[in-house]
Amino acid sequence: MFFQEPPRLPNTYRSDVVLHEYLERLLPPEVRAEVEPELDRMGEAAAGELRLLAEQAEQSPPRLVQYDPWGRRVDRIEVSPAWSELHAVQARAGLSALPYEDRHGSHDRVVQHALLHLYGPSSAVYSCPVAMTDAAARVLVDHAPAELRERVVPRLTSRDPGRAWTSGQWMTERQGGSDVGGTATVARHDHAGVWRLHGVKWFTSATTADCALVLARPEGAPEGSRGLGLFLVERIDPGSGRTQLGSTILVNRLKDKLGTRALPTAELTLAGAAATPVGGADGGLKKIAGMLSVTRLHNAVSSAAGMRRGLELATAYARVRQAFGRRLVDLPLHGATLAGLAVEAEAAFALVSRGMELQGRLEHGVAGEPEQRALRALVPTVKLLTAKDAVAHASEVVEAFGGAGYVEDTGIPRLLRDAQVLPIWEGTTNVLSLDLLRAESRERAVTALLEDLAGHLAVVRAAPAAGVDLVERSHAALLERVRAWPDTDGDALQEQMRDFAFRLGRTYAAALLAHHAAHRRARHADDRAAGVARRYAERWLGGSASPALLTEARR
Ligand code: MFK
Repeated sequence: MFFQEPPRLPNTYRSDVVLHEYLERLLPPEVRAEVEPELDRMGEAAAGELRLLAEQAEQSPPRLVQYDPWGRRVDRIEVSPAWSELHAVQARAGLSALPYEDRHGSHDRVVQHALLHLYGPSSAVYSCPVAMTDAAARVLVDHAPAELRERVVPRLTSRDPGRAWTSGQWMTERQGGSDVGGTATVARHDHAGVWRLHGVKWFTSATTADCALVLARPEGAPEGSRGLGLFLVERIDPGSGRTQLGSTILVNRLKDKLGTRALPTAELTLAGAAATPVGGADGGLKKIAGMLSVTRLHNAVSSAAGMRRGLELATAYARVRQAFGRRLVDLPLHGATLAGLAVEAEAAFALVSRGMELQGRLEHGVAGEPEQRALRALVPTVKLLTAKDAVAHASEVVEAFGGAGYVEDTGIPRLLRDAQVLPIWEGTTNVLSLDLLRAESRERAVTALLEDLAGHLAVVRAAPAAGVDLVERSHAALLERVRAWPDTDGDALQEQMRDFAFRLGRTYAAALLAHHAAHRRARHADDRAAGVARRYAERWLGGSASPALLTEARR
């Protein structure tokens, strides 16, 4: 009888050298000591019980029940017990609560990142409702009037699974998900003065959420993004105490998606849904800016975490699978391929870590003005680059499993299917590339990010690390390109932006890797990270990797 050993995951916290190294650099020792037991528990669960729950949730996808046995419209979305348990686990761990509890000051987001990095790949994409709930809390804290804020935020940030709400964000309409300014949903006052929403939302993720942030145009407001208002719709109408599903919120159908199959995504008709304006019924698009930043960072967290998980699985498999008389891991070319995957996963992790570090500093009022501007450009850059890399990475991981990677019940194809949504939702690659132009023209944010990059290089110069000359050259070329923008024709400039965004992301990632490498060398006499930094810079910023570098990167 033929059988193969399945890849086994160890505790995903203990086995993640990169996570350990970055936490050592980014967190004060007392914070690290405090969160270590939680991380260890999450890493243990991620390799065991959570992974099983995720499999069960995937096998029992959500089901729409539109009518009860007596013909009444109910529009109930039924989810598996495993999905509900994945909710409970994230609530108890405070995954969307952490940034609002102030347990670790400006380090809250770094701690949240570490926990999500472990939870996400074993959550069947429950990381999506976590992201949207966190983002909704951000918007309500920043913009909601006291009554709404005090009623809803404690729910969104509760660690009690029975009390904890999740939030959705209903923005995408039939006329286009990127062109939000074309929103056709209308907001009208009814005779009792309650705002009611009328329209169709074409993609709504995590539609079982208790509430959702919704863009709608108050009647008579101007066209385009300027006329949009932001509203909170609650599943249970706070006015009547009754569910809105089946009456003022109709679930037309669930989407049949390539991936994220445990996550309910639906098409909705808002047929007079009761809604509360979030801080006045205008300026909606500006109010969601904070939401976009948070969910885009979560997206990048998922990308980097998915890459790490793919690497762990491919490496575990290569250790047990034999071919050509050797373990796959000992075959030189396969080993080099895995080393390349490790480098890409670490670069993604470094980018996300920096994004979360700055977001935490911003939210705790300790980010200076240059850091705030740098973060404005970093968020789209990190989101777009890590998402595309996550897809390429997942494809390579599938291949590393050979035929087994193409067979559904190994669970490996899911890595690729679930990665493919990352460049799509929360702003496509092109939308985010173009957002850099907006960020530069409004806030000179790209210039600020390039200045921040120079700061990382300055740290490195004290203890020069490999590949830094390539990073410096690329940095200078990027600065030159940004300086030329004001004199470049609009369409020609737009055409360049995708290439620019990737180059910016790669150069910034290379600088972060070099910074980390310099720290490891200076404080720990350890050159592992230096090999990674050099390999990344040589791959993406010029030159080609030498065999010696490959050996270094594989250690
Ligand atoms: C595992 C993780 C999972 C994550 C959860 C995923 C759940 C899935 C849910 C979704 O998929 S929701 C749908 C996602 N959709 C998008 O992300 C929308 C993509 N489109 C854009 O991002 C557009 O760029 C955007 C709608 C934001 C803006 O388009 P417009 O209409 O051309 O806006 P405009 O006129 O340039 O900007 C209006 C104002 O907003 C300006 O302010 P000012 O008037 O003061 O100058 C802009 O500066 C500001 N603004 C726009 N984008 C901003 C921003 N401010 C800060 N940050 C931004 N990103």
